[in-house]
Amino acid sequence: MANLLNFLLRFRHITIVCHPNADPDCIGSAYALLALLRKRLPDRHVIILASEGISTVSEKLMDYLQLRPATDLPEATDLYVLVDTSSLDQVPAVKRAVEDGGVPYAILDHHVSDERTVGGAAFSLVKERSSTCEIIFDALDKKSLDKRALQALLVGIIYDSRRFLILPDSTIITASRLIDLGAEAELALRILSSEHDPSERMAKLKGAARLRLYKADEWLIAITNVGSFEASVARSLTDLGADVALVVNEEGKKVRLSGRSTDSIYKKAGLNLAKDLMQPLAESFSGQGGGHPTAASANLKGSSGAVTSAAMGLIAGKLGIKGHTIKEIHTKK
Ligand SMILES: [Mn+2]
Repeated sequence: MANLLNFLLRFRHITIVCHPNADPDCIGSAYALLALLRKRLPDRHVIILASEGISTVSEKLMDYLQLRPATDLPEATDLYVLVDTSSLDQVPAVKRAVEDGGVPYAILDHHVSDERTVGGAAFSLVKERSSTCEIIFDALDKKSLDKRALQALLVGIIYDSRRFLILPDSTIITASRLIDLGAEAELALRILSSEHDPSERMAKLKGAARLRLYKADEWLIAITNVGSFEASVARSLTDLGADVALVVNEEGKKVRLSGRSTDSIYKKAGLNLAKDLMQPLAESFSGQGGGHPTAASANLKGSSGAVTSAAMGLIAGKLGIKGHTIKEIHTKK
């Protein structure tokens, strides 16, 4: 903690940067850092920037925190702090300010790291944890966190650990410490509850209806396409039983690909969706991709057909399938 605060001490104008479609882990991390800096370094100017939008799942948390992040880059900043964001490519406006304006940046994150972004950072704290909130909590002085900041961290941890399914030991211990300090689990769950958006349910059902199923050895791979809620559709397909779910959203010449997989295919077959799939696809389809071993996505230039067959080729290669072809299981409709 001394390290992070000591580093931040050197800057007057600090901009905390959120990733596109900022989720509760990102918002919770950004808020806790803002609250700490306001308390410990009250003469500094600190803002939160969400230039690439905020997810609807974060709405109740934002209301609870009474937080309205900036959408435009500030006129002057001495430092950008990327939270829960693995690559500068995700925040093009900040990337430009860093590259053209020479403004330094720090990165606090838990995704599979983008080496170029971490390499260029003036300060980095990147660890394998269920959430960035957990990394921030470990790095900060607990006594400087007020009730709201503690609550924001607990919400982010519960959200990004998928309610304690990811790295449960450390996640549960951190959550318990937050509760001891005054955060409320019940309130956190209420802040995260959603009213089951009808268009999201529709996307999930359409995704299931359009599903194509493949079998590679013992692994089941599901591919589908929808126009929105790709991540949620992919998650619902792994919940249904797929080992890997790939969801394509094609818009003109652009493709957004979301992938989710089980812990079992990651641990037994070593398939890492960020490293083995999204990062190589981003290289071949001049795009940007990354995430976690079992939850990753990419924004690519190309057609849905070309992207999915390249994706299947990469998965087949990683799984050691002969001829790199995976058989489709034809289902009667
Ligand atoms: Mn996160």
